[in-house]
Amino acid sequence: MTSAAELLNLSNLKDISSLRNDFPALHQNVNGKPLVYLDSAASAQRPQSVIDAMVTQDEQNHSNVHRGVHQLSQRSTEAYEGSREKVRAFINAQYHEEIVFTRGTTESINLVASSLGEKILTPDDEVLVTWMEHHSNIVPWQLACEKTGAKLRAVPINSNGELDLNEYTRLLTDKTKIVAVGHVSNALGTINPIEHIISTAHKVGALVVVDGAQSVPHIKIDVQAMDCDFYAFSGHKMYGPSGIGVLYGKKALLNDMPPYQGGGEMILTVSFEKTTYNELPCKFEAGTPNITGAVGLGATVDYLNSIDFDALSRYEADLLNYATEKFLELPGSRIIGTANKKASVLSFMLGDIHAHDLGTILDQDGIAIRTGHHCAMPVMDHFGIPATGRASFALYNNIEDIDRFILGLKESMELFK
Ligand code: C6P
Repeated sequence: MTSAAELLNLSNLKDISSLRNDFPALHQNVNGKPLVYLDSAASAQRPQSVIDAMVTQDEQNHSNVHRGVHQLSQRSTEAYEGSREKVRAFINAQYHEEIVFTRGTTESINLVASSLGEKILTPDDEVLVTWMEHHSNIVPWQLACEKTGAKLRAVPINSNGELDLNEYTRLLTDKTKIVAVGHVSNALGTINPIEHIISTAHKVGALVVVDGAQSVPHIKIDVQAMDCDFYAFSGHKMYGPSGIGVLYGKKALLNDMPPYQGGGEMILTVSFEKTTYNELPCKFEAGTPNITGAVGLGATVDYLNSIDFDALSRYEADLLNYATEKFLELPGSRIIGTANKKASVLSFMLGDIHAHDLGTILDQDGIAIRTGHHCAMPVMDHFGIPATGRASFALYNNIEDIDRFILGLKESMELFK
Protein backbone atom coordinates (compact mmCIF):
# COMPACT_ATOMS: atom_id res chain seq x y z
CA MET A 1 0.00 0.00 0.00
CA THR A 2 1.36 3.44 -0.90
CA SER A 3 1.66 5.90 1.97
CA ALA A 4 0.46 9.48 1.84
CA ALA A 5 4.05 10.74 2.03
CA GLU A 6 5.07 8.57 -0.92
CA LEU A 7 2.17 9.73 -3.03
CA LEU A 8 2.60 13.38 -2.25
CA ASN A 9 5.64 15.30 -3.25
CA LEU A 10 6.27 16.94 0.10
CA SER A 11 8.16 19.91 -1.30
CA ASN A 12 5.08 20.87 -3.35
CA LEU A 13 2.83 20.09 -0.47
CA LYS A 14 4.57 22.63 1.71
CA ASP A 15 4.08 25.50 -0.66
CA ILE A 16 0.58 24.69 -1.72
CA SER A 17 -0.75 23.52 1.63
CA SER A 18 -0.10 26.91 3.20
CA LEU A 19 -2.65 28.36 0.75
CA ARG A 20 -5.43 26.74 2.76
CA ASN A 21 -4.98 29.45 5.38
CA ASP A 22 -6.04 32.05 2.81
CA PHE A 23 -9.60 30.68 2.73
CA PRO A 24 -11.65 31.75 5.77
CA ALA A 25 -14.68 29.57 4.97
CA LEU A 26 -12.61 26.42 5.43
CA HIS A 27 -11.92 27.18 9.07
CA GLN A 28 -15.30 26.40 10.54
CA ASN A 29 -17.19 23.49 12.03
CA VAL A 30 -20.16 22.04 10.20
CA ASN A 31 -22.44 19.77 12.17
CA GLY A 32 -19.92 19.96 14.98
CA LYS A 33 -16.98 18.75 12.85
CA PRO A 34 -14.24 20.66 11.06
CA LEU A 35 -15.43 21.31 7.51
CA VAL A 36 -14.03 19.14 4.73
CA TYR A 37 -14.97 20.92 1.51
CA LEU A 38 -14.91 18.58 -1.48
CA ASP A 39 -17.38 20.43 -3.69
CA SER A 40 -15.17 22.96 -5.44
CA ALA A 41 -16.25 21.80 -8.91
CA ALA A 42 -19.71 23.13 -8.02
CA SER A 43 -18.33 26.32 -6.51
CA ALA A 44 -14.93 26.99 -4.97
CA GLN A 45 -14.28 28.95 -1.78
CA ARG A 46 -12.74 32.43 -2.01
CA PRO A 47 -9.46 33.64 -0.54
CA GLN A 48 -9.49 36.57 1.87
CA SER A 49 -7.82 38.83 -0.71
CA VAL A 50 -10.78 38.40 -3.08
CA ILE A 51 -13.30 39.05 -0.31
CA ASP A 52 -11.32 42.14 0.76
CA ALA A 53 -11.17 43.52 -2.78
CA MET A 54 -14.93 43.24 -3.09
CA VAL A 55 -15.54 44.83 0.32
CA THR A 56 -13.23 47.75 -0.56
CA GLN A 57 -15.04 48.21 -3.86
CA ASP A 58 -18.40 48.28 -2.09
CA GLU A 59 -17.27 50.37 0.88
CA GLN A 60 -15.27 53.00 -0.96
CA ASN A 61 -15.54 52.94 -4.72
CA HIS A 62 -18.98 51.78 -5.72
CA SER A 63 -20.69 53.67 -8.49
CA ASN A 64 -21.80 52.85 -12.01
CA VAL A 65 -19.13 52.31 -14.67
CA HIS A 66 -18.51 54.16 -17.96
CA ARG A 67 -21.26 56.63 -17.08
CA GLY A 68 -20.02 59.27 -14.67
CA VAL A 69 -17.45 62.06 -14.68
CA HIS A 70 -17.27 61.99 -10.88
CA GLN A 71 -14.54 60.37 -8.79
CA LEU A 72 -16.39 57.25 -7.67
CA SER A 73 -17.54 56.40 -11.16
CA GLN A 74 -14.02 56.87 -12.44
CA ARG A 75 -12.59 54.64 -9.72
CA SER A 76 -15.18 51.97 -10.41
CA THR A 77 -14.53 52.16 -14.14
CA GLU A 78 -10.80 51.88 -13.59
CA ALA A 79 -11.22 48.86 -11.34
CA TYR A 80 -13.71 47.22 -13.73
CA GLU A 81 -11.56 47.76 -16.83
CA GLY A 82 -8.45 46.87 -14.82
CA SER A 83 -10.01 43.47 -14.14
CA ARG A 84 -10.69 43.00 -17.84
CA GLU A 85 -7.02 43.61 -18.55
CA LYS A 86 -6.00 41.14 -15.82
CA VAL A 87 -8.28 38.48 -17.30
CA ARG A 88 -6.91 39.18 -20.78
CA ALA A 89 -3.36 38.63 -19.63
CA PHE A 90 -4.33 35.60 -17.53
CA ILE A 91 -5.66 33.66 -20.53
CA ASN A 92 -3.26 35.36 -22.95
CA ALA A 93 -5.92 36.87 -25.20
CA GLN A 94 -4.52 39.28 -27.75
CA TYR A 95 -6.92 42.20 -27.18
CA HIS A 96 -8.89 43.45 -24.18
CA GLU A 97 -11.93 43.78 -26.49
CA GLU A 98 -11.97 39.99 -26.67
CA ILE A 99 -12.92 39.72 -22.98
CA VAL A 100 -16.67 40.04 -22.44
CA PHE A 101 -17.94 39.99 -18.87
CA THR A 102 -21.01 37.80 -18.43
CA ARG A 103 -22.85 36.19 -15.51
CA GLY A 104 -20.85 32.99 -15.96
CA THR A 105 -20.17 30.08 -18.28
CA THR A 106 -23.87 29.48 -18.88
CA GLU A 107 -24.49 33.02 -20.07
CA SER A 108 -21.27 33.04 -22.12
CA ILE A 109 -22.35 29.95 -24.06
CA ASN A 110 -25.91 31.24 -24.46
CA LEU A 111 -24.48 34.47 -25.85
CA VAL A 112 -22.53 32.65 -28.57
CA ALA A 113 -25.31 30.17 -29.35
CA SER A 114 -27.86 32.93 -29.65
CA SER A 115 -25.82 35.63 -31.39
CA LEU A 116 -23.46 33.60 -33.60
CA GLY A 117 -25.62 30.46 -33.86
CA GLU A 118 -28.70 32.23 -35.08
CA LYS A 119 -26.64 34.32 -37.50
CA ILE A 120 -24.71 31.56 -39.24
CA LEU A 121 -26.75 28.34 -38.89
CA THR A 122 -29.08 27.10 -41.64
CA PRO A 123 -31.16 23.90 -41.93
CA ASP A 124 -28.27 22.27 -43.84
CA ASP A 125 -25.81 22.82 -40.99
CA GLU A 126 -24.79 20.84 -37.94
CA VAL A 127 -23.61 21.70 -34.46
CA LEU A 128 -21.39 19.08 -32.85
CA VAL A 129 -21.36 18.66 -29.06
CA THR A 130 -20.24 15.64 -27.01
CA TRP A 131 -21.88 13.14 -24.69
CA MET A 132 -19.92 14.49 -21.76
CA GLU A 133 -21.14 18.08 -21.97
CA HIS A 134 -22.73 19.93 -19.08
CA HIS A 135 -26.32 20.91 -19.91
CA SER A 136 -25.05 24.49 -20.34
CA ASN A 137 -23.19 23.34 -23.43
CA ILE A 138 -26.09 21.33 -24.85
CA VAL A 139 -29.33 23.22 -24.29
CA PRO A 140 -28.26 26.60 -25.75
CA TRP A 141 -27.27 24.75 -28.94
CA GLN A 142 -30.55 22.87 -29.00
CA LEU A 143 -32.34 26.20 -28.78
CA ALA A 144 -30.25 27.63 -31.62
CA CYS A 145 -30.91 24.51 -33.71
CA GLU A 146 -34.65 24.71 -33.04
CA LYS A 147 -34.67 28.31 -34.24
CA THR A 148 -32.55 27.76 -37.35
CA GLY A 149 -33.38 24.18 -38.38
CA ALA A 150 -29.75 23.08 -37.95
CA LYS A 151 -29.08 19.59 -36.52
CA LEU A 152 -27.41 18.78 -33.24
CA ARG A 153 -24.95 15.85 -33.26
CA ALA A 154 -23.08 14.38 -30.30
CA VAL A 155 -19.68 12.68 -30.17
CA PRO A 156 -19.93 9.47 -28.11
CA ILE A 157 -17.68 8.56 -25.17
CA ASN A 158 -16.09 5.24 -24.24
CA SER A 159 -16.37 3.21 -21.03
CA ASN A 160 -13.56 5.22 -19.42
CA GLY A 161 -15.41 8.46 -20.11
CA GLU A 162 -13.06 9.57 -22.89
CA LEU A 163 -14.17 11.04 -26.19
CA ASP A 164 -14.25 8.61 -29.10
CA LEU A 165 -11.90 10.57 -31.35
CA ASN A 166 -12.50 8.33 -34.37
CA GLU A 167 -16.20 9.07 -34.14
CA TYR A 168 -15.37 12.75 -33.68
CA THR A 169 -13.45 12.77 -36.95
CA ARG A 170 -16.25 10.84 -38.67
CA LEU A 171 -18.98 13.20 -37.43
CA LEU A 172 -16.99 16.26 -38.42
CA THR A 173 -17.99 17.16 -41.97
CA ASP A 174 -18.34 20.26 -44.09
CA LYS A 175 -21.85 20.56 -42.62
CA THR A 176 -20.36 21.13 -39.16
CA LYS A 177 -20.40 24.85 -38.47
CA ILE A 178 -19.81 24.82 -34.73
CA VAL A 179 -18.07 22.40 -32.37
CA ALA A 180 -18.98 23.02 -28.72
CA VAL A 181 -16.86 21.03 -26.29
CA GLY A 182 -15.86 21.04 -22.65
CA HIS A 183 -12.17 21.28 -21.85
CA VAL A 184 -12.66 19.29 -18.62
CA SER A 185 -15.77 17.25 -17.77
CA ASN A 186 -17.43 18.17 -14.48
CA ALA A 187 -19.06 14.75 -14.11
CA LEU A 188 -16.06 12.59 -15.05
CA GLY A 189 -12.96 14.73 -14.66
CA THR A 190 -11.82 13.83 -18.18
CA ILE A 191 -9.38 16.34 -19.70
CA ASN A 192 -10.12 16.46 -23.41
CA PRO A 193 -7.35 16.77 -26.02
CA ILE A 194 -8.50 20.28 -26.75
CA GLU A 195 -5.76 21.35 -29.19
CA HIS A 196 -6.41 18.27 -31.34
CA ILE A 197 -10.17 18.85 -31.23
CA ILE A 198 -9.75 22.49 -32.28
CA SER A 199 -7.26 21.94 -35.09
CA THR A 200 -9.34 19.06 -36.53
CA ALA A 201 -12.50 21.20 -36.45
CA HIS A 202 -10.75 24.09 -38.13
CA LYS A 203 -9.76 21.81 -41.03
CA VAL A 204 -13.45 21.52 -42.00
CA GLY A 205 -14.03 25.22 -41.36
CA ALA A 206 -15.97 24.78 -38.10
CA LEU A 207 -15.71 27.28 -35.25
CA VAL A 208 -14.90 25.92 -31.79
CA VAL A 209 -16.56 27.04 -28.56
CA VAL A 210 -14.78 25.69 -25.48
CA ASP A 211 -16.55 25.34 -22.13
CA GLY A 212 -13.70 26.09 -19.74
CA ALA A 213 -15.74 26.12 -16.51
CA GLN A 214 -13.79 23.22 -15.01
CA SER A 215 -10.39 23.83 -16.59
CA VAL A 216 -9.52 27.41 -15.64
CA PRO A 217 -8.95 26.61 -11.92
CA HIS A 218 -6.62 23.71 -12.74
CA ILE A 219 -4.88 24.26 -16.08
CA LYS A 220 -2.98 27.31 -17.33
CA ILE A 221 -4.99 28.57 -20.28
CA ASP A 222 -3.50 30.22 -23.35
CA VAL A 223 -6.30 30.96 -25.80
CA GLN A 224 -3.91 32.01 -28.56
CA ALA A 225 -1.83 28.84 -28.35
CA MET A 226 -5.00 26.76 -28.15
CA ASP A 227 -6.48 28.71 -31.09
CA CYS A 228 -10.05 28.30 -29.83
CA ASP A 229 -12.60 30.69 -31.29
CA PHE A 230 -14.48 31.14 -28.02
CA TYR A 231 -13.66 30.18 -24.42
CA ALA A 232 -16.24 30.42 -21.61
CA PHE A 233 -15.66 30.31 -17.85
CA SER A 234 -17.08 31.32 -14.46
CA GLY A 235 -15.55 33.31 -11.61
CA HIS A 236 -16.96 31.13 -8.84
CA LYS A 237 -15.21 27.95 -9.96
CA MET A 238 -11.79 29.63 -9.95
CA TYR A 239 -11.97 30.90 -6.33
CA GLY A 240 -13.75 34.08 -7.37
CA PRO A 241 -17.24 35.52 -6.99
CA SER A 242 -20.42 34.07 -8.45
CA GLY A 243 -22.54 35.99 -10.94
CA ILE A 244 -19.49 36.99 -12.97
CA GLY A 245 -17.85 35.10 -15.80
CA VAL A 246 -16.08 35.58 -19.07
CA LEU A 247 -16.62 34.98 -22.73
CA TYR A 248 -13.39 35.15 -24.69
CA GLY A 249 -13.96 35.42 -28.42
CA LYS A 250 -11.69 36.21 -31.33
CA LYS A 251 -12.10 39.91 -32.10
CA ALA A 252 -13.04 39.47 -35.76
CA LEU A 253 -15.77 36.98 -34.84
CA LEU A 254 -17.19 39.11 -32.02
CA ASN A 255 -17.17 42.13 -34.32
CA ASP A 256 -19.28 40.27 -36.88
CA MET A 257 -21.81 39.02 -34.36
CA PRO A 258 -25.06 40.87 -33.60
CA PRO A 259 -25.72 42.02 -30.02
CA TYR A 260 -27.08 39.42 -27.61
CA GLN A 261 -29.15 41.77 -25.46
CA GLY A 262 -30.28 45.35 -25.99
CA GLY A 263 -30.13 48.17 -23.46
CA GLY A 264 -27.83 50.79 -22.01
CA GLU A 265 -24.09 50.67 -22.66
CA MET A 266 -24.29 48.48 -25.76
CA ILE A 267 -25.38 51.37 -28.02
CA LEU A 268 -23.71 54.36 -29.68
CA THR A 269 -26.86 56.14 -30.83
CA VAL A 270 -30.55 55.39 -30.43
CA SER A 271 -33.45 56.81 -32.37
CA PHE A 272 -36.81 55.29 -33.22
CA GLU A 273 -35.60 54.78 -36.78
CA LYS A 274 -32.25 53.21 -36.09
CA THR A 275 -29.89 52.20 -33.31
CA THR A 276 -26.15 51.88 -33.78
CA TYR A 277 -24.08 49.66 -31.53
CA ASN A 278 -21.11 50.29 -29.30
CA GLU A 279 -17.63 48.93 -29.89
CA LEU A 280 -16.42 45.68 -28.37
CA PRO A 281 -16.72 44.55 -25.65
CA CYS A 282 -19.50 46.97 -24.61
CA LYS A 283 -21.66 45.74 -27.51
CA PHE A 284 -22.15 42.55 -25.49
CA GLU A 285 -22.46 44.10 -22.03
CA ALA A 286 -25.96 45.59 -22.01
CA GLY A 287 -27.09 47.23 -18.76
CA THR A 288 -25.23 47.87 -15.52
CA PRO A 289 -22.80 44.98 -15.10
CA ASN A 290 -21.77 43.06 -11.99
CA ILE A 291 -19.16 45.65 -11.03
CA THR A 292 -18.20 44.23 -7.65
CA GLY A 293 -18.05 40.76 -9.18
CA ALA A 294 -15.70 41.94 -11.92
CA VAL A 295 -13.44 43.62 -9.35
CA GLY A 296 -13.47 40.39 -7.33
CA LEU A 297 -12.58 38.46 -10.47
CA GLY A 298 -9.58 40.73 -11.02
CA ALA A 299 -8.44 40.01 -7.46
CA THR A 300 -8.94 36.30 -8.14
CA VAL A 301 -6.64 36.52 -11.13
CA ASP A 302 -4.05 38.30 -8.94
CA TYR A 303 -4.34 35.43 -6.47
CA LEU A 304 -3.95 32.73 -9.12
CA ASN A 305 -1.01 34.59 -10.63
CA SER A 306 0.80 34.19 -7.31
CA ILE A 307 0.59 30.40 -7.58
CA ASP A 308 2.88 28.14 -9.58
CA PHE A 309 0.36 26.35 -11.81
CA ASP A 310 2.74 23.49 -12.58
CA ALA A 311 3.20 22.80 -8.87
CA LEU A 312 -0.56 23.17 -8.42
CA SER A 313 -1.29 20.63 -11.18
CA ARG A 314 1.14 18.16 -9.63
CA TYR A 315 -0.33 18.69 -6.19
CA GLU A 316 -3.90 18.21 -7.36
CA ALA A 317 -2.89 15.13 -9.38
CA ASP A 318 -1.30 13.70 -6.22
CA LEU A 319 -4.49 14.34 -4.26
CA LEU A 320 -6.59 12.67 -6.94
CA ASN A 321 -4.27 9.65 -7.11
CA TYR A 322 -4.28 9.26 -3.35
CA ALA A 323 -8.08 9.55 -3.16
CA THR A 324 -8.51 7.10 -6.05
CA GLU A 325 -6.24 4.54 -4.45
CA LYS A 326 -7.90 4.80 -1.03
CA PHE A 327 -11.39 4.76 -2.52
CA LEU A 328 -10.71 1.64 -4.58
CA GLU A 329 -9.77 -0.23 -1.39
CA LEU A 330 -13.42 0.01 -0.29
CA PRO A 331 -15.62 -3.00 -1.13
CA GLY A 332 -18.23 -2.21 -3.79
CA SER A 333 -16.38 0.88 -4.98
CA ARG A 334 -16.83 1.98 -8.58
CA ILE A 335 -15.33 5.05 -10.19
CA ILE A 336 -17.29 6.70 -13.01
CA GLY A 337 -14.71 8.35 -15.24
CA THR A 338 -11.37 6.59 -15.46
CA ALA A 339 -9.84 8.57 -18.31
CA ASN A 340 -6.11 8.55 -18.80
CA LYS A 341 -5.98 12.31 -18.29
CA LYS A 342 -8.13 13.57 -15.45
CA ALA A 343 -8.54 16.73 -13.41
CA SER A 344 -9.46 16.76 -9.73
CA VAL A 345 -12.79 14.94 -9.85
CA LEU A 346 -13.66 11.60 -8.25
CA SER A 347 -17.12 10.60 -9.42
CA PHE A 348 -18.18 7.39 -7.74
CA MET A 349 -20.71 4.81 -6.63
CA LEU A 350 -20.46 2.69 -3.52
CA GLY A 351 -22.26 -0.65 -3.48
CA ASP A 352 -25.97 -0.07 -3.78
CA ILE A 353 -26.04 2.97 -1.48
CA HIS A 354 -27.73 5.85 -3.28
CA ALA A 355 -25.46 8.83 -3.85
CA HIS A 356 -27.90 11.19 -2.10
CA ASP A 357 -27.82 9.01 1.03
CA LEU A 358 -24.03 9.07 0.99
CA GLY A 359 -24.01 12.84 0.60
CA THR A 360 -26.42 13.28 3.51
CA ILE A 361 -24.46 10.99 5.84
CA LEU A 362 -21.15 12.64 4.94
CA ASP A 363 -22.69 16.04 5.64
CA GLN A 364 -23.42 14.90 9.18
CA ASP A 365 -19.65 14.48 9.50
CA GLY A 366 -18.99 17.98 8.11
CA ILE A 367 -17.93 16.61 4.71
CA ALA A 368 -19.36 18.38 1.64
CA ILE A 369 -19.56 16.46 -1.63
CA ARG A 370 -21.95 16.81 -4.55
CA THR A 371 -24.45 14.11 -5.48
CA GLY A 372 -26.78 13.75 -8.45
CA HIS A 373 -26.48 13.89 -12.23
CA HIS A 374 -24.22 16.95 -12.07
CA CYS A 375 -26.19 18.63 -14.89
CA ALA A 376 -24.78 16.02 -17.26
CA MET A 377 -27.68 13.64 -17.82
CA PRO A 378 -26.26 12.16 -21.05
CA VAL A 379 -23.22 11.02 -19.04
CA MET A 380 -25.52 9.25 -16.58
CA ASP A 381 -27.44 7.68 -19.49
CA HIS A 382 -24.20 6.48 -21.04
CA PHE A 383 -23.21 4.67 -17.84
CA GLY A 384 -26.80 3.53 -17.16
CA ILE A 385 -26.88 5.12 -13.72
CA PRO A 386 -29.12 7.77 -12.13
CA ALA A 387 -26.51 9.63 -10.11
CA THR A 388 -23.02 9.58 -8.66
CA GLY A 389 -21.31 11.00 -5.62
CA ARG A 390 -18.63 13.48 -6.58
CA ALA A 391 -15.68 14.60 -4.53
CA SER A 392 -13.78 17.41 -6.23
CA PHE A 393 -10.40 18.62 -5.05
CA ALA A 394 -8.93 22.09 -5.06
CA LEU A 395 -5.67 23.76 -4.09
CA TYR A 396 -6.80 24.02 -0.45
CA ASN A 397 -7.58 20.34 0.07
CA ASN A 398 -5.11 18.02 1.75
CA ILE A 399 -4.53 14.39 2.72
CA GLU A 400 -6.48 14.78 5.97
CA ASP A 401 -9.54 15.85 3.94
CA ILE A 402 -9.30 12.70 1.87
CA ASP A 403 -8.75 10.48 4.91
CA ARG A 404 -11.85 12.00 6.55
CA PHE A 405 -13.82 11.44 3.33
CA ILE A 406 -12.80 7.77 3.13
CA LEU A 407 -13.58 7.30 6.82
CA GLY A 408 -16.99 8.89 6.27
CA LEU A 409 -17.67 6.45 3.42
CA LYS A 410 -16.66 3.51 5.64
CA GLU A 411 -19.07 4.71 8.32
CA SER A 412 -21.83 5.03 5.71
CA MET A 413 -21.21 1.45 4.64
CA GLU A 414 -21.52 0.31 8.24
CA LEU A 415 -24.85 2.13 8.56
CA PHE A 416 -26.21 0.44 5.44
CA LYS A 417 -25.01 -3.05 6.36
N1 C6P B 1 -21.04 22.91 -12.99
C1 C6P B 1 -21.06 21.42 -11.08
O1 C6P B 1 -21.35 21.13 -9.93
P1 C6P B 1 -22.19 28.27 -14.32
O2 C6P B 1 -23.32 27.70 -13.50
O3 C6P B 1 -22.70 29.07 -15.47
O4 C6P B 1 -21.16 28.95 -13.51
O5 C6P B 1 -21.42 27.00 -14.93
C2 C6P B 1 -22.11 26.04 -15.69
C3 C6P B 1 -21.19 24.93 -16.06
C4 C6P B 1 -20.81 24.79 -17.38
N2 C6P B 1 -19.95 23.85 -17.75
C5 C6P B 1 -19.41 22.99 -16.88
C6 C6P B 1 -18.41 21.98 -17.35
C7 C6P B 1 -19.75 23.07 -15.53
O6 C6P B 1 -19.20 22.22 -14.66
C8 C6P B 1 -20.68 24.04 -15.12
C9 C6P B 1 -21.15 24.11 -13.69
C10 C6P B 1 -21.38 22.81 -11.59
O7 C6P B 1 -20.48 20.64 -11.81
C11 C6P B 1 -22.79 23.19 -11.28
S1 C6P B 1 -23.95 22.24 -12.18
